Amino acid sequence: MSCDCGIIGLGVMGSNLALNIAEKGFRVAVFNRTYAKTVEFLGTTPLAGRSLFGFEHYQDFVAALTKPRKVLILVQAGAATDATIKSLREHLEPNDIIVDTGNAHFKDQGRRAAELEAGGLRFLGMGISGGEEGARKGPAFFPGGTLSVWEEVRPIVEAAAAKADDGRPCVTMNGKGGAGSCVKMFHNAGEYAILQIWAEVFDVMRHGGMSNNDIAAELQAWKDKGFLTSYMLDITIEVAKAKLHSGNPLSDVVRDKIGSKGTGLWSAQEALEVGVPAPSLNAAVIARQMSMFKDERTQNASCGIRVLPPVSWSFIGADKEAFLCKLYHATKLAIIASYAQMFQCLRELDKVYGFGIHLPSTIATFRAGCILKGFLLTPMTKAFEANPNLSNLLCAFPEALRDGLQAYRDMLSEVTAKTSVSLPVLSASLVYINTMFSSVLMSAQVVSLQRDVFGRHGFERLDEPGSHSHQWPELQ
Ligand code: NBP
Repeated sequence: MSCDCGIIGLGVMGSNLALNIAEKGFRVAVFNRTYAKTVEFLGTTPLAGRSLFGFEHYQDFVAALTKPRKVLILVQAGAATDATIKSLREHLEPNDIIVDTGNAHFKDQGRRAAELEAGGLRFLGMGISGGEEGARKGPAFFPGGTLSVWEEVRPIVEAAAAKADDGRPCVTMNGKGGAGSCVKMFHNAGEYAILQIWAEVFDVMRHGGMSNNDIAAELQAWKDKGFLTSYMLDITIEVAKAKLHSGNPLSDVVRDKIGSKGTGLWSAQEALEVGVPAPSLNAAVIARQMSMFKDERTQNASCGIRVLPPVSWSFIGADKEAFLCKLYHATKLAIIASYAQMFQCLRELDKVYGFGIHLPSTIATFRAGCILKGFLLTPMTKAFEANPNLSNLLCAFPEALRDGLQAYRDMLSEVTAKTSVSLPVLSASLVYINTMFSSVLMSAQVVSLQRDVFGRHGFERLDEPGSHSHQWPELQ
């Protein structure tokens, strides 16, 4: 039968990617733990028996693949992936290639590569982004591992990948070891932050007296300006438009708990571990965690202490336009600041783990197919191409800072003074900008002295070299 590659896992992503690859002219063998799903899948496509072939047993699936075999795994990340690799490897031969596309921690991919390579097999950790539609029409892929392994799967992956406006496929070999999964982890962390920013914008608008229809129209107007055009804005507009049969907004009846599968948390942990400040990414993770405390929040809200002032504040006449303009500037800067943190994290992790990531090439792969796709990715790619040593992405957007920073501050102070709407990522992003653009931090000067008072930790001075200590009075 000689299939070019195999796909294990016919859930949302696997079934759509199998169709995508088969349509590009490759012969694809498919396997799913539950065989009924394989039968059901093949029953939905005219490609069955022509370029898609299903198998019930691993040995038949593996026998259908041309050597060296290339198997893409699209099962649930974590234990299910390890279980799949364990069953599969018994049927493979030295030199065969396993590609895991799950949302894995990059350290797990390093472990898998080492274990498989010790047994003569080859491994690639390759994140994938774009959800169901991306997998079907062209996602972005984030491979990492051994270059020679990438070269062997490259024709298939490049054919299936989304193509950016300049025709380049949205995939590049990100680097050694778990580089690809690291990029995917931080892609997801950026996704957490930016989704939360759009949700906070929605929250402000609703509590500012706008209906869901008004919000959808306003966001559409923002989209039409171009700068913020993106998939994440598009989905937020759809969320604002979605209605129940009654005509009431769907968003009003949705339980306010946000699920997550770990990539945001792992990214925040890794950022803290390597010492890169990422307050927007961290705040997005914490926002999800706080949402999960539904019972406690409900109890707290009924214990008689109101978080004042109450929500429900209305824009006043002509002020509405001015306020929305400030909110627009704030959104722009918060999104750029979130990307800035994501890229600083990748730069540092690249140094620590020796991945060999070429940031402009990696960012270029976010331009289409993936959840982050949008206008901003092009100027961001160009900024790092023009200056790979750019100290911070925000420095490439001086106009946005000049025109928007005061508006951002005004917007946040107005909302926090007049409402109890909480804006974790919009607030954290302003903290990031204020802090990372301050050449002197007075609070850091004071904490340095406090540490010297109680622990004789010493401090450095701006006006003299060396370590200093002060004679403090006895306080205890
Ligand atoms: P689904 O939840 O739709 O499908 C899960 C698949 O995993 C099914 O084929 C299921 O087989 C299989 N599976 C499970 Br669950 N446990 C297994 C086990 N112990 N051994 C073998 N197979 C097992 O997942 P999906 O959304 O298609 O995601 C697949 C991968 O793609 C995940 O690793 C995810 O991180 C990644 N990803 C998903 C998205 C997305 O938007 N959904 C985006 C980017 C990456 P069964 O039919 O027998 O239960």
